[in-house]
Amino acid sequence: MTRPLRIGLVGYGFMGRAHSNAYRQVNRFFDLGIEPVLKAACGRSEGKVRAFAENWGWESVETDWRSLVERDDIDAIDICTPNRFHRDIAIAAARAGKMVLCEKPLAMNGAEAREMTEAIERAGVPNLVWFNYRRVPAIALAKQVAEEGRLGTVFHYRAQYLQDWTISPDLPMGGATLWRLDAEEAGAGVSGDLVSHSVDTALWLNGPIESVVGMTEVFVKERAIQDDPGRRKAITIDDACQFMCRFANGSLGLFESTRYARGRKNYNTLEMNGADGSVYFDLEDPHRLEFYDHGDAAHLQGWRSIHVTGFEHPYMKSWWVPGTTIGYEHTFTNTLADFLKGLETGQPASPTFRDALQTQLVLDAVLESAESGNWAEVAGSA
Ligand code: SOE
Repeated sequence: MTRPLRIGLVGYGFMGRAHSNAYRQVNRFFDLGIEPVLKAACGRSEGKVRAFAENWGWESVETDWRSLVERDDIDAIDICTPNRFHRDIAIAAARAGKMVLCEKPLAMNGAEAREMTEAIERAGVPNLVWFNYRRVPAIALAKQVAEEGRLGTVFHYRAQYLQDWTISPDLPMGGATLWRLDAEEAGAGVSGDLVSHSVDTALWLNGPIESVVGMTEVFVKERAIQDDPGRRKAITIDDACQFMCRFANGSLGLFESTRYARGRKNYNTLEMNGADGSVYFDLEDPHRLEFYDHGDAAHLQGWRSIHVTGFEHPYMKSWWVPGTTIGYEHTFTNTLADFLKGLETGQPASPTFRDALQTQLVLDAVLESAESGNWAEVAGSA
């Protein structure tokens, strides 16, 4: 017998679809005591939200998130809106006693993220931020390899997150599909959108970051406004962001992210180099974890490419038979399964709002450093 968890979803774009899919799939593949009920979807355009709700099987619709948050037939609010709305919705939902699941990045900046985290913790409600790449089986295997001590003392952590979809100066900004280019909607550019993924994964795999030195660039300084093409608006979000850092464990980090790397569509890589071994992952080859084990016999040493599709690998037992693969959408279902399990066991799934606040504080330090040209300490890390 499963217990229902009544979900109210805000936002029906790319992430609204990814989360809806996860809610529909999770109990088909994972053995859980809790089953999400798709109670209500909310969006500003009634026509669009109705079509969305019909397609994904949401029972009802709302056009104002405030009404959704106040409904007493909803247990959890899931936020899939542009970043600008995350804070107000999360805080109102927490105050109404709802669980809160929020798309990444948690907030526009660290100050907002702190406010949200405090509100959530004051309300004592379960919470989660959807940094879905933690649930790529190969990345979860990297975590296992590190925790098993197979890397030894870590010296280096390296991550790149590269895309190429904003290179054309003719691409407009703003509106339902291009709000990521608008500082008022997104808060930050690739730092919030892409580096946040890399930093979340890095903090998970390699621990806290203490100090950073970074640089950012805006390559296209103004763009036409999508919903008002006669007008143009200055671009003030970062198009590219790179930084070096020191981790608390003594290792050195190097991060690079841009939307101007021609040919790179969703190139999200990480590498850790330790005294005893290294791991390497590339999201464009998502089923593989590369592992170098210095403990191998000298004449056999070399990178091995592990096809992470066996029953013994993270999450894979819940899906198909060994050797078959899963995709992008499954990372959201895996995330949701962990969240629901966390509700059952009382051991909250990560990243919580508090974990995601830490990511946001690293990003703040990177942007502060890019502005000043100096090293910046990550708040709370001293
Ligand atoms: C941006 O293009 C984007 O859609 C991000 O917002 C997602 O978080 C990332 O996973 C894929 O790229």
